[in-house]
Amino acid sequence: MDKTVFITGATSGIGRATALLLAGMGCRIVACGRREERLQDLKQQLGDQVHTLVFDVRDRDSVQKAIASLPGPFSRVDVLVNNAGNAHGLDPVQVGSLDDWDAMIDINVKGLLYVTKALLPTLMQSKQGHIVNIGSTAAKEVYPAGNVYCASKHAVDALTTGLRIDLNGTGIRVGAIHPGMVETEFSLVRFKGDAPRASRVYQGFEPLKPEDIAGLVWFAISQPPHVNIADLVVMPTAQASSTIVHKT
Ligand code: NDP
Ligand code: 8X3
Repeated sequence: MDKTVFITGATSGIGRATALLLAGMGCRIVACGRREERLQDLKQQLGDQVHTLVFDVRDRDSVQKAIASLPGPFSRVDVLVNNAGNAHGLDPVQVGSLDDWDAMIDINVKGLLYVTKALLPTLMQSKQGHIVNIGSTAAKEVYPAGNVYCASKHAVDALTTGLRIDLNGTGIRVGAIHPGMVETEFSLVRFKGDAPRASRVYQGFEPLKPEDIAGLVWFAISQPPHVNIADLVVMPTAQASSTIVHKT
């Protein structure tokens, strides 16, 4: 596939798996994240097919500068995968941390907006412009102590619809993929490095793998130009909702 795909959060989990899969399909990849050494590993693995950008999506000047620095064919972005994001904490509102709330709203919502706005001029020039937002089942449901994370993902859902409306007629496709439980570094970040607590989240059932979601990103972007995968919810078979997971 002859497309340049810009992936935020490509240093681990869903973003990394997507970078690897799409590179394998022949795409040029712009891989982004804050952990430079992880991006260097990806570069070593994929060679000239990947360009790496180190920036924090919260920092709007860094976002602009990083995107303005893209060389040659990497600057003509066809597909944006807005994937960077995390949950920070799992606490009822009455004891929640303001820093955690700021992190989730700044990264998951404002960061997505900064990157999208900065890339829209090139996406509009592309004949195959496409935005794929990684939402969550937390964009569709609210679960106990999920409050601000769920709100941030509900915002991603709303922004996906808003972008699709505003960009209607430009030819840019806009859609979202909303995963349930995927085993990545997500819970390690949510529980602030508490590895035993994080691994318990995925015990007793078969969670989704990052590669499963990467496959769905490929599914969305490999449709013919008149087909837009607007909204796709995917869960492990053992999961029925955010709070109902069959564990053995
Ligand atoms: P990971 O923690 O494995 O990956 C998160 C990615 O986001 C990392 O590459 C990280 O890179 C990047 N990121 C986080 N904060 C920033 C920041 N401030 N600036 C730039 N990049 C940032 O988790 P997942 O792969 O699971 O998460 C990817 C997306 O999928 C998120 O939006 C998450 O909400 C969503 N999701 C995850 C689910 C799950 O169960 N795992 C289910 C549903 C949705 P770095 O730290 O190097 O900056
Ligand atoms: C991540 C899945 O269930 O922790 O978005 O919200 S969940």
